[in-house]
Amino acid sequence: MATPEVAQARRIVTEIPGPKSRALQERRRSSVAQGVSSALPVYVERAGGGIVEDIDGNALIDFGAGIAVTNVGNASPRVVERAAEQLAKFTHTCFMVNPYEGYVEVCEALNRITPGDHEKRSLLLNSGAEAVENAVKIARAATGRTAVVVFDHAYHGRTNLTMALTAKNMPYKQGFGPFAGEVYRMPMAYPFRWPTGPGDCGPEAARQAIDQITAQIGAQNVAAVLIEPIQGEGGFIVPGTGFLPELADFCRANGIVFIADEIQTGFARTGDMFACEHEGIVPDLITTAKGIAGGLPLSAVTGSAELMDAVHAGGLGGTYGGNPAACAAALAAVEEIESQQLVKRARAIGETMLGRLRAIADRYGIIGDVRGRGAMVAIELVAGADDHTPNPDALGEIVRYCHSQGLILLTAGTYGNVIRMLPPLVIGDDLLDEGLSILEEAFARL
Ligand code: PLZ
Repeated sequence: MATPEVAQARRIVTEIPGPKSRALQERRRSSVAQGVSSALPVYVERAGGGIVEDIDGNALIDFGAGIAVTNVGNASPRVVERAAEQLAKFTHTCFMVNPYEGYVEVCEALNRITPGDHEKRSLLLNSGAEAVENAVKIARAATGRTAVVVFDHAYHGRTNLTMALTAKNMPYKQGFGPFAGEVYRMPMAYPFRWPTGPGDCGPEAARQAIDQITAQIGAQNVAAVLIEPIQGEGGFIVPGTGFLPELADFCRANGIVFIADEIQTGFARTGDMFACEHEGIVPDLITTAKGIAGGLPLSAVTGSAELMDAVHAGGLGGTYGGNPAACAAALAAVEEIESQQLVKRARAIGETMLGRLRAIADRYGIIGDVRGRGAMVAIELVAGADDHTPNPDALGEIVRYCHSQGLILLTAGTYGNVIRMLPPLVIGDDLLDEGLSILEEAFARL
């Protein structure tokens, strides 16, 4: 089955959003719950490569990849073909009723490509939040302990347990409590905002976190330490060097399960297949989703056989977990990442983006920080060169301008002052440069 070819060029033929999108946005008001909002309400017709085409005939440059999902590109031909083939055979049986090979193959692939060459097992689910919930269930069952340690600025989802694990109140938690218990939050090694400066942020933050865990919870009561190796929604915070390895060592020494939430960072995004690899960390459990299946809903928990198999038969599952079409898509996506060398491509994208953004930051004092790894890059906007006060107003203006010019940009950050860039890894250099030029113009106009 052929996917429609999407021309790899920006094309703006109406205001953004255009009249058809605006009409749909109006119509949506009387049918869609207003609690779900859209960053840029242009309604989509088709997408591929680095382009999203809307129903008004505009072609926008995609710096969002559906929040780190379409790493292999949107409607990637191999993904579409394999998922369609599977859909024509059977759409669902429920793996817990009648199993199928695709599920087993995806688990084999995950066990192979995740960090560490120890004996592993995987479990398939639907959403990122569901994967995180299950990782916590597994850690608790395996250790017989209850406490879960998370960090400032963390994002792990919107379900009840994952809301408790997530740091930011608005919009994720406000009014939705009471939250799950036995969740403890520790300081994050956030170099740009570390009180003594970025230099010793990693070791200092690790020491603080470990002291607090020891004093306030007791290491013997901790089932899991859960962390995003680069925080996503929190603002693409790359932890100070040494923070993650020290935490991982502390976990190992104390029988605590170290869970890496690689839902946003996984599948080549950061210039490694998984972000943990950068500092040579082998997590006990790893949660994945988003980039796993080229846009079809699928998530997973992968970890050591010993931990994963600690759960009694029937203790894990769900009706749709590891849906057969999503499994076919995942196998295609992994093939695509490997055959197109998208890990290498993510590094090249990162070099281009960081280089251009640092040059822009040199000229505008309100860009306080340029950071990221691979194709996961952000800028943090502040009041001025020597004033780290978050500047969400400038962010609003910059993003509005970029959107009006047909560049899909996403925001992030506890203080709502971070612009994040995470294009599909198959975006061409021309579109990448053009997108960055639009951003540069936005600063020039501010
Ligand atoms: N863990 C690290 O990034 C999802 C959230 C968008 P789900 N991030 C995008 C929003 O506002 O809802 C995410 C993540 C990390 C877990 C999740 C949760 O994944 O598939 O959205 O449940």
